Amino acid sequence: MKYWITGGTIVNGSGRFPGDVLVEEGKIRALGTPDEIAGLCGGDACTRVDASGCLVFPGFIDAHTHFDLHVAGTVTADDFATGTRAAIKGGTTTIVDFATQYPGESMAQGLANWNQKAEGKCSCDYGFHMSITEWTPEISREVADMMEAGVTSFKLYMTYDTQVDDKTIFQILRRLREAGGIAGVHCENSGMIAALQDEAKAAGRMGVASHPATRPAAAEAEAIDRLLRLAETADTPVIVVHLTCGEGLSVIRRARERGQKVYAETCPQYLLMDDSLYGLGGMEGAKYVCAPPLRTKQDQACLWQALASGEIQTISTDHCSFTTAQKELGREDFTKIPGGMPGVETRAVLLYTYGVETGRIRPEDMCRLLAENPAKLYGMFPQKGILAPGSDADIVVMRTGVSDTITASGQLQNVDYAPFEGWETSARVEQVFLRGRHVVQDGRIAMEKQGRYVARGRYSL
Ligand code: DUC
Ligand code: ZN
Repeated sequence: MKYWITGGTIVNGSGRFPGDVLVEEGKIRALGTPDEIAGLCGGDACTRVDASGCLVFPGFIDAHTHFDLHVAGTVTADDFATGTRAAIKGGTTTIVDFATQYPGESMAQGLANWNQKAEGKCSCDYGFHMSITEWTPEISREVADMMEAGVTSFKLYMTYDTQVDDKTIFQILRRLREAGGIAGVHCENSGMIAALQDEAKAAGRMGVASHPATRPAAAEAEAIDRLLRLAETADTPVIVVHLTCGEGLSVIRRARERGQKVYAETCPQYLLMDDSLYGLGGMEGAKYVCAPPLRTKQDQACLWQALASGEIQTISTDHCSFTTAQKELGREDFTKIPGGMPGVETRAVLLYTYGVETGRIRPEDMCRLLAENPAKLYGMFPQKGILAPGSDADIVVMRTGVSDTITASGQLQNVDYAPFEGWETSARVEQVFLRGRHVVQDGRIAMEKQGRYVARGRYSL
């Protein structure tokens, strides 16, 4: 099937221009003027897709999702089937989820488990990071097998029961340097959090408000600082995932001034929502419990500024959804509230509405943050992340200047609430192509389960 996407504005990380796109055999064959594309099409051989008045982006990449994950005695509400349907509807054509090597398991076992969870169920393309929770000489040797299998990024936790200690972090960073892999790290000081949680419990402060109070920005900034010193000595770049606060950003700035290569990711919830939501009363605030927690409006302003200046390279979602019934697990004890919220479906329209439309960032910045940079950082560029001849025909046609409202009833995410319930959006994902297949047509899913595993190469950002 050949498609001619006509009349839109092509957006790449490098800029935007009016232009048409020719899609053939799953790839972008050409970009050009309507006359040029008509000439290449040859008569009626192409199906025309009208993109007049629309922005035409490369498919968005969400490099931070948790589907079908067992946490806090329950399992995420979205699995790979529901999560990737929601993703593709929102313009995300590739997700990178976190395969996990649980203690006692090899990485190969962890990867096999996650392959099984995802295989045949995905409506967008998918890849895996490997979460390392245990480090032995055998596991160290497996890093090469992971790289070979296209798992080229590794997740480390500095908190939770999956955490690794400083010595292990250092050893892993050394090994990744040698193998050409890269680590994305969840930075929070676990000791500080545990002590604060003990204090809160001893004082009987068991409600949702204790969640942000026991995970302060200082805990995040300290862990980022420690990670970056470890990375400095290990002499390797590192990714700070889900950065939430100005204090953490300052630490990253200092490391960069020392000459370090540090990448940073943030998420829509940290840009758009603040910690006042934890004071909503009852279990309402539990909907917003995630780690690190939502911060202040001042932190939001720092993050927006850092997006505009290029100090933050990617925006992912950390989609980790639980229903309100699951959140009830923590009614008597805030430490038992399953942490995380949905977001894979709404990232692009939110970023357009509250980032581009407000003048905080430009469409090409949005493209870099949601497509080009994650493609480079996670070894998929130029197969993905750019509209260019030869790249996968992963394409999002986004109509702007519309008026929509986010609601739980209108979403595909398998959750009974929407964190952004009632938020107005001024953009709509109208058409999505996945490797040349027209999978979302006029905002509706037309083809499901077309996703394939993406074997990724080394980072190149
Ligand atoms: N934070 C969450 O809130 N949930 C899943 C993992 C994470 O880092
Ligand atoms: Zn996460």
